[in-house]
Amino acid sequence: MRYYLTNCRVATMGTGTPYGLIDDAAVAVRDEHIAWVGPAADRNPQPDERPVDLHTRLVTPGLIDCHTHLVYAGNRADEWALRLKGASYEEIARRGGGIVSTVGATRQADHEQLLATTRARLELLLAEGVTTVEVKSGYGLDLETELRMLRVARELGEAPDVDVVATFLGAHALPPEYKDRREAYVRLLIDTVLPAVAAEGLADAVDAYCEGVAFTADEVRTLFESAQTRQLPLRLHAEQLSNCGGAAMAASMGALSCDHLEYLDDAGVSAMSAAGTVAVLVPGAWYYLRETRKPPVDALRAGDVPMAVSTDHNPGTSPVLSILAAMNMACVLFELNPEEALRGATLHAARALGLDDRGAVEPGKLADLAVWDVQSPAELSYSLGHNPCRQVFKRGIPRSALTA
Ligand code: DI6
Ligand code: FE
Repeated sequence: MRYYLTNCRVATMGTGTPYGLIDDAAVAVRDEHIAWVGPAADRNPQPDERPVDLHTRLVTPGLIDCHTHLVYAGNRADEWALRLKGASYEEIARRGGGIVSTVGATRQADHEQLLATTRARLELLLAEGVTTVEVKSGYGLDLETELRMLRVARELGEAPDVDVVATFLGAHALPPEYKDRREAYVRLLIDTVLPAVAAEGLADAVDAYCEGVAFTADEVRTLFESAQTRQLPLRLHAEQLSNCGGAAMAASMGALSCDHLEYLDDAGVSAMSAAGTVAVLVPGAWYYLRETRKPPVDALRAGDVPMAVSTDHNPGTSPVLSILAAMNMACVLFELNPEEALRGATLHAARALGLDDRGAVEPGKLADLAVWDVQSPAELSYSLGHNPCRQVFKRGIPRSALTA
């Protein structure tokens, strides 16, 4: 398969110009990969290349949502209504609501139910030019249901229109049956669940929730050591509601990303900077929880910590199914600029997933591309509720051909 896209602008996400923008550009695609990109005037199309006219539209890398909890049953609209009346997320969690209520619903749902509801949610992300999605477990919290969630994630990833990165998040919350037996639950994860997940090849990484309402940095470290003996990369929900020192611990272990980070301190920024750990910002959770403390974006910039932006889609704190909305919120709420927001949902999101084969329009990268009906890339994070995505190429194949 060989073709070249013409009559377009390309936000390559390279450095040098804002967005790595090239006007009057052409992109040559060969099979799954980008073969060439640059000013159209600089290239003589090969005789066997078919031109595809994009009518001056903007091409970006396919978007990457690098932090989602997409697999679960039920929803938490009732809890949300309580929170609107003043109950806090932590209070609800301590009363046995919160994550644990989604765990109850998810344990009761079978594979097919989870697959159908999750694919429906995934479709909404894909419609906005998303070509790679990370999906976590963490609403099973027992062997059987954690495996089921990850099998659903794996099956979703078999579809030709998206790549799914599966993350094991068994350390998301303490399941009710282990209340007051924290150590035993962490042992269960290390001795039983993680080995089973690894044996079936169900996870690409291991995540944990390091927080007052969840797990301590020491508990997480023990789990992470076990993950590392299995060559599984690490990521961490860190410093969301308080500072527990999780980010510094995870970065010192070489974690790919630390996510949330509202309470990240200077030591955490330095550790992430030294380790090259990506900061994944999830403004949807911040918005829904009506938080006031923002992640230290200036310090992250000063420390050259790459910032990614994600929906953190989950039924409790971020029922957001729009990466464009997350990018908008990153700008409005966290003061990223629109270029940082797009980098955060492309190049830096790829890096957060440990993927260097995507996230930029560059020769050799996967031909995962989104085509937008906009004049300037800033429009992608400008509007809320408007989806200007007109076409998607996944591994070189136009999505219309994949889903036809
Ligand atoms: N942080 C969050 O914001 C979500 N998980 C996490 O570790 C919340 C998940 C939920 O409330 O269901
Ligand atoms: Fe999360």
